[in-house]
Amino acid sequence: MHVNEGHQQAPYALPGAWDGNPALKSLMKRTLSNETFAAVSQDCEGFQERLAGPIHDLRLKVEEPSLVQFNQWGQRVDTLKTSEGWRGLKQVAAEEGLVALPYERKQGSSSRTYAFVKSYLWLPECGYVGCPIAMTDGCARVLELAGTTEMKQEILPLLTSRVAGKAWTAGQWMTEKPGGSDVSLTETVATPVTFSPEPKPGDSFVLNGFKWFSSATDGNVALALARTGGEGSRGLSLFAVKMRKEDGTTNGIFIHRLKRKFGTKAVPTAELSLEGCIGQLVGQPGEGVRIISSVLNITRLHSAVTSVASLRRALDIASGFARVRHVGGKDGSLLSHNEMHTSVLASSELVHRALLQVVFGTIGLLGKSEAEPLKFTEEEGHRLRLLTPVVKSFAADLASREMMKCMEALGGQGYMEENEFGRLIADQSVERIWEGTTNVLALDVVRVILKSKGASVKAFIDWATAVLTSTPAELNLAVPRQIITTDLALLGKATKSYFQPTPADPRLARPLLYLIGFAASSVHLAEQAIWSHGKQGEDAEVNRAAVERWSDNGGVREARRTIEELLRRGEDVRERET
Ligand code: UCC
Ligand code: FAD
Repeated sequence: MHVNEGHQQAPYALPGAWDGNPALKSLMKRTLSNETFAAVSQDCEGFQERLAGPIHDLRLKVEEPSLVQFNQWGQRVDTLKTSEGWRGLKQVAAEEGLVALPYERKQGSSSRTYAFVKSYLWLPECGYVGCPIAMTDGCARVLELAGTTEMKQEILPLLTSRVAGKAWTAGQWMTEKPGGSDVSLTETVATPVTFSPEPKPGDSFVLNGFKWFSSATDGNVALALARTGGEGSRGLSLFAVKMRKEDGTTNGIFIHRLKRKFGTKAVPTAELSLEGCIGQLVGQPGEGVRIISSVLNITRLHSAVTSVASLRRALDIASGFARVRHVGGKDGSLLSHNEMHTSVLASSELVHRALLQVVFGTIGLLGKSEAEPLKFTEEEGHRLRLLTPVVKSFAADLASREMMKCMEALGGQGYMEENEFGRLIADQSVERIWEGTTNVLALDVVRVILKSKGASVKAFIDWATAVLTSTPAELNLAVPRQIITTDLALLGKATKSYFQPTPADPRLARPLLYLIGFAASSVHLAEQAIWSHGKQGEDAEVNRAAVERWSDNGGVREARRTIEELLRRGEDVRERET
């Protein structure tokens, strides 16, 4: 048979990013006021057209960056060349207000949600420009909270500008060769330009050292940790560093090399050497880690949204393929009519739905903390701080597992370059690592528990219990309600183990993070089920069944079992000791 004869597989189609996502629309209807929902909806309808057309075309023009270190005369030039697609997508981010929206705060405490909905729609088409955009957002927040008046007037408006070509992007330099998770061994040294016994915010320092990972290398400014005196992380201060001097020459920043990475290949991640680089002190000396943690908390939510958005795209491809591919021989059917196949996709859809709920639930708290700080309660603050590291690593892990299943759902076609799975999976894998690995974020959860003396977990349990108690009897959710309530009790018991005289088992932190992730997502799913109960066209039965299935899934059972086992062993040890 000639190569062009025989079966020709029809290609799959992708749904509209906004119109084709009922779970997102419904969640937004629940959490936004009618007026804000109408505004967001109108904007997202226009945005999805732009995404499917010119933005998609720009993404196809995204290529790996390259570096020219020396000119023909042997002079060091460090010319970083990024692709037309990459530069164009950075402009799109500015025009669409992806950084600006939460700072304009026109939608009050929903402004964050609005911005993150747009980011979520954009992420699969953004060529990972989302990376510098996340750090720009984090940097803007740090300057808003801790910048000098000059930084607020000069740099902040450029970071939050909607004018393409004028808007700045920012980076974050924390990681050095001795450690990225643990910054206490930071070797970069900052010395004051003019000696002052008590340096003050805005003072100029000279930075010398080596930054092992810099992803926003084509940015305009970076926030850098450097040692100003003293050991450990308490000797670190934070600096705003402009990449170039007024005359356009380098500010003592040399690109040692571009990293060769498994994914995120368009992102110009580099190793940098700082040699006489000038930076301005942000906040007080020795407060560097505490101040930069605002960047961490915002970029961690960007990371979580990226994981959920990547899973959404993987599911859209897998579902599209199921609607065009026949299996099962002559009398076979479309995959979309094959129960064995669709049940696998349905379980991945459930993971997406659960992640969407818990990630946007946490974003809602961030939005309130920023736009309505006076109404933001201490309990909400505890929940936000606890859930931020949880949702980042929970989403990274769960989404990546489901994305592999989505690839498999296309059979051999899933493994082809022309499909997006290779890129999607390689790119999303980084969400497990940057901005804190799962171990490190589990340790952050323990830090939160200890620092708040357990109040963070109490605030979470109180909120969850209040939601569960409000479930109407006719929703028929008594069984999942009981299961979640038992998990909350286990969480309370595990938290107490951190306040016993004998140290808690170090292995407890990780399953604890997962237990919080599962419990939080179950409760948010319950909120959606309660809201949609009796409403036409809002998937009420799907939402109800989601709570039922999610509250006792394989992942939560494993976390539960591990925690129970570790607590039992801890009790045995204590008994032997007494
Ligand atoms: O990876 C990076 C960027 C890549 C691109 C990002 C794109 C984002 C998504 C885009 C999607 C398209 S940048 C590098 C990121 N690096 C990390 O994430 C580091 C991971 N390690 C940690 O997070 C550690 O927990 C450290 C470094 C923060 C621990 O530092 P310390 O100094 O050893 O810890 P301490 O002493 O406990 O904390 C110092 C202070 C304390 O406050 P005070 O002084 O008041 O007691 C802590 O409570 O900082 C406070 N703190 C925090 N506060 C620490 N972490 C936080 C936090 N997350 N929130 C609030
Ligand atoms: P390590 O800290 O050495 O960790 C190695 C392993 O040890 C991990 O599995 C970790 O979970 C585990 N571990 C570490 N500490 C503990 C502990 N106490 N208990 C138990 N387990 C532990 N950084 C920046 O500052 N700016 C950037 O722009 C930037 N861009 C990046 C881009 C990419 C593509 C990548 C991959 C990384 C980037 N990073 C950036 C660095 C990133 O934040 C770090 O790689 C990350 O924080 C981990 O640090 P590390 O590589 O030193 O690993």
